[in-house]
Amino acid sequence: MIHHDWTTAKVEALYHLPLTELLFRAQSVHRHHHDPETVQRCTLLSIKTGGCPEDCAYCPQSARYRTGVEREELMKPEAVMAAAREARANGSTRFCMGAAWREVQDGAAFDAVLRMVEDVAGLGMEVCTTLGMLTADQAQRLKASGLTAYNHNLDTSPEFYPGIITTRTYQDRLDTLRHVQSAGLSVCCGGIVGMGESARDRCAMLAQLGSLDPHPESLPVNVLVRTAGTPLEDADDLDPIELVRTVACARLVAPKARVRLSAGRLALTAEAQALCFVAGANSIFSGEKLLTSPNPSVDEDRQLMERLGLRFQA
Ligand code: SAM
Ligand code: DTB
Ligand code: SF4
Repeated sequence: MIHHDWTTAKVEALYHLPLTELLFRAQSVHRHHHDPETVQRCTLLSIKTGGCPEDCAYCPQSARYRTGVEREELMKPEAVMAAAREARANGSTRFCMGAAWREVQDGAAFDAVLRMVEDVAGLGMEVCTTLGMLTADQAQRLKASGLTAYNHNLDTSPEFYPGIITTRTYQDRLDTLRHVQSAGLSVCCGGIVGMGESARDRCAMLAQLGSLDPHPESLPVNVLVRTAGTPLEDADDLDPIELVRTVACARLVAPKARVRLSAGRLALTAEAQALCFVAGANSIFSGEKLLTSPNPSVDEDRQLMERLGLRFQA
């Protein structure tokens, strides 16, 4: 059932199934590998915000666009730990620290991040970081510090990618993913929908993700959070049914992955989110802020789970 020889055509054949059939298949695979009643919560923290040299067209943190996000220094360890404890108290089981870096550079800042990883792991939470490109050696040092997973997204299809990011290549991303896997870390890798890509692009991205061996342990599906000042500020709305199809295909290409309904939930109705859970999403970001942009509150998400009769993972 689990295989790694996905092609765009194979994913497209699923993506365009009648929605009832697609959801049935995704739900069947989901139930085979996961408890369909529980949803994991992860909390994000931007430990180094803004001023990023990259030109990712979606990103509020690129120094190239005037988005109102100010460049900040690396957060102090005490403040990071306070945020991690709060996330744990609010029920998150995973804490993900993000830095607006192109790549990790060896030195004091990376050493400080390694200590943060160690400290958060000491709280008994899964720890994830997303720091840009990594060498094999840096991946090993993160692993030795107790990191669970490293997030590095493919973002979109290889064909659509050059219109979104020019300062690093698709291959650069695949290289970082290889370094992460070689270090024995779990890979968290997904992408963004709603950037003006075609259904074919979404399928091509999913074929890439499904071809990773091993599959990503977690697969975030982000809906573009349109940010004033970025090149994508006026991107068209995505039909939520296209998101549901993407989530269902993510579940089908990587049956064991945690499929995370990630950025963009504030723009989704409860019904659209419910369909995503039916399609196989079993993780969300929890807490009022993603990295720089807003997210539903812990209370709103509790109410949503109550309405749907779902439980948060303890
Ligand atoms: N700088 C590092 C990097 O790019 O790998 C780590 C942080 S970066 C903000 C992590 C991911 O967040 C991006 O790869 C992208 O998928 C997602 N992201 C960033 N801005 C977004 C937005 N406005 N809407 C949706 N997802 C976004
Ligand atoms: C991922 O796929 N989504 C998260 C996390 N990995 C790092 C980031 C979403 C960022 C949304 C825009 C912002 O808040 O700046
Ligand atoms: Fe920088 Fe990451 Fe934003 Fe790209 S996505 S501009 S690399 S912070």
